Amino acid sequence: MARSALDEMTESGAFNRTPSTFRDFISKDKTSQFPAESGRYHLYISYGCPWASRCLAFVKLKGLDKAISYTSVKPIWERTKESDEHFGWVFPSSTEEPGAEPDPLNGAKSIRELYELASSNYVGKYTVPVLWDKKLKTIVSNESAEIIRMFNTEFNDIAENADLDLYPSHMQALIDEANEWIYDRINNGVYKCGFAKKQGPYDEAVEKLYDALDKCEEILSKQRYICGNTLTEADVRLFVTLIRFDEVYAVYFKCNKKLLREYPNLFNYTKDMYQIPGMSSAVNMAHIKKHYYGSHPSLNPFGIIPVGPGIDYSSPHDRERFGS
Ligand SMILES: N[C@@H](CCC(=O)N[C@@H](CS)C(=O)NCC(=O)O)C(=O)O
Repeated sequence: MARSALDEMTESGAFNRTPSTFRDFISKDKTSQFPAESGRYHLYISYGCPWASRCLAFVKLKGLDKAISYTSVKPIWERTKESDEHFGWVFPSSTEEPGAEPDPLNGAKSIRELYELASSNYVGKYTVPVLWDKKLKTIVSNESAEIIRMFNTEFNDIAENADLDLYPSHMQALIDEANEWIYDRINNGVYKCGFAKKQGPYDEAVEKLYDALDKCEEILSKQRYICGNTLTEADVRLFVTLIRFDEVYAVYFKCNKKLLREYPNLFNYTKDMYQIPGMSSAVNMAHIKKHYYGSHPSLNPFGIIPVGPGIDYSSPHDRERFGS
């Protein structure tokens, strides 16, 4: 069982992500084991992590800030225990790292400790996001694709933007289809490029990545969002990768065939997404850069963080041409 993403390699040198293990659901049904209640759940994230960031984006977009509290860990992985060699997400002991905070609920020193509190026989990676139940003192879910679905529908009695439905029933087939290729070729695709240990798997992943980016560029030349002129979950899922693309993946994961800013529609779309009220507070570029460039010594032994490009995603874009 992999203890960290860098262990998730097949014999052929390709990166192969292991599935998440805590897969319970919060429900609007008050009699369920995990009922949607204001103040009951806490989201542990890293601003560096795209999967955790998409959950935070949903908290912000749905107006769940008052109902669901959250904490970010420090961006750079550290030793999680004196007694072994595991490196992973840790909490700061004070507020020394802007954006990161000590664990307010359990006083845990690491995300690993939360997994150990939730399950005494857990084996696997200690990943973020972690959706924590304060009442039962356990992990509800560590799968972001499912956490965002819960945030979209189950808290609508308390969400400030209850009317915003990012997975409407009449669009679900379309969204699922988009998610599938975007996840495989783009969201996870950049990791397959960056973590490949042999040329063949890298070549294959990078070709699929750029085919998919070209496809997005084409779609976005005709409509404002990936599934039409309505914002959906598929856009939030795509955005978290695009916002990291030129700052990190182009350099660190060797995704340099073309930069995001060389795709006019994708680039303007990323700005458009960034400017949706609430979205920018799910993006902390200092944490993003520190995390990637600092957490995998085998990829970047000296942990040097490249200076550029420092793109201003709040600058004007041309997406209003499709209406709002
Ligand atoms: N399937 C998970 C994946 C989460 C994930 O891979 N998180 C990474 C950070 S980007 C992590 O915490 N990795 C810890 C490690 O590899 O030890 C989800 O989407 O929620």
